[in-house]
Amino acid sequence: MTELPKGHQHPLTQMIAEINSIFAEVGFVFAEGPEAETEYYNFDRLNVPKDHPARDMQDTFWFKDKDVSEPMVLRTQTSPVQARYMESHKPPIRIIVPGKVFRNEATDATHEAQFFQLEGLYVDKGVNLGHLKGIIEYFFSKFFSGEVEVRFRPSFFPFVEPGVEVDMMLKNSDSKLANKWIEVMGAGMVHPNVLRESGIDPEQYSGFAFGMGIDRLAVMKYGINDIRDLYTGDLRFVNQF
Ligand code: 2U9
Repeated sequence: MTELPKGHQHPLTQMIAEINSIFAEVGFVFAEGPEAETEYYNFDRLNVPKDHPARDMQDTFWFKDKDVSEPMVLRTQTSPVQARYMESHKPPIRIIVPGKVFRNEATDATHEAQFFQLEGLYVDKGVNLGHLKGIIEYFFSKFFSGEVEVRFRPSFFPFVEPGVEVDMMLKNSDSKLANKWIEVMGAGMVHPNVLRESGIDPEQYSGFAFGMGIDRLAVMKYGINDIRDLYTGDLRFVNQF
């Protein structure tokens, strides 16, 4: 009997599994939640102002659900999963949240209307930016199998304070990525309003959170030229991984 060719996991699925296991080694557990969310969980709970441009029709897919009284959105980030998780779990909280997110925008080689995001959240007594830096350095050094240096630049996101943009540099490596600063993610200390709204006392607890595009990680790791290739289902592409 001739043997049929065996299938395998999609490169993004492989990457998500690898990311989960890297974070599992340092105590993070996987969490997930709905792709269709209420305006409340996607924006209000995350301290996003009512007049924030991200809420515009041009940036977000809005819809009505006949069984829900509130306006609904296709989640624009995976953060509502962390907001829900904090309601039902007490600190210490260490979760890693990979998932599909949606943006109402034109697509090109580096932008898709749907893509995968990876977010993380760590809440406990005494958590600070130093812990964030340590975890990020740990993650990227495992993910890119090399020595990694990480630097923070000040930035702003409504759900964190302070917010930072994170760059990394891969060292002592033959990779094309080596020896240059590359912007990889956004992060920061969870805003006290966000903790409070989720039932966690910001006087007692603090937390860090980060977010990055998984598609972008795939582009960096495998040198993919067009992120749209990740979603065509073309086996000539998929079978290279
Ligand atoms: C809670 C509190 C805080 C998640 C964060 C970012 C910074 C960020 C972007 C990176 C590239 C999204 O894929 S992207 O476009 N994300 O810069 N995300 S802090 O902060 C949270 C999340 C949940 C409860």
